[in-house]
Amino acid sequence: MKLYTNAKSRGQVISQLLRLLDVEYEEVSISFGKEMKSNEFLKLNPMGKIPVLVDGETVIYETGAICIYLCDKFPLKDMAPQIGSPNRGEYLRWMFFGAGPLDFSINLKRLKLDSENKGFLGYSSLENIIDIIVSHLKRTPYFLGQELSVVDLYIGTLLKWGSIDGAIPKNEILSSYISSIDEALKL
Ligand SMILES: N[C@@H](CCC(=O)N[C@@H](CS)C(=O)NCC(=O)O)C(=O)O
Repeated sequence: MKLYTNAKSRGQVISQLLRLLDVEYEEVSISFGKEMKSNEFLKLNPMGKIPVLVDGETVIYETGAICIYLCDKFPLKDMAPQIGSPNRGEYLRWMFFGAGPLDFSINLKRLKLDSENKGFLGYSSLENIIDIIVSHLKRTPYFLGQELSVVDLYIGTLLKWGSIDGAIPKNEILSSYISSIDEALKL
């Protein structure tokens, strides 16, 4: 298995996940700019973006999709509910909520873009999204309950970066959640 990534990217989520899943893989560092937009790399991801995972004939880009693929392929580490588990639906909801509304709304905030036409956007507002997450985290230590899962790795990383650069306003519940994820991932 090969992971095309860069240390300063969403690829960090995948490197950490592969480590937690105990999977042997080769990491290929791709630099931003020319190399990422080269014809050779565009064959792997036509958007010229990382991370990209290559597993035999299978080529996957999109961080959330790579997370789900890996957790399905390596179920024994229990990083995600498997097909048929009662909380599989909640897991998929959070993963897509992370990849769509959360990631998108944080980036629009960073770019200082806003629109009156919220109905066209795939999310409500960053404030509403953070409220939804905070009220969930008031009730549970991790997104899917008592145990760390890939959702914490993925959404936790987006929340951490958004909090560090100020796109997400300071919030005590989020800060303590982010510290607990950092702690859990050190183990
Ligand atoms: N939706 C994609 C976004 C991937 C993405 O934007 N990656 C950034 C790094 S975190 C990138 O490659 N940027 C370089 C560029 O667009 O030129 C995902 O979640 O994997």
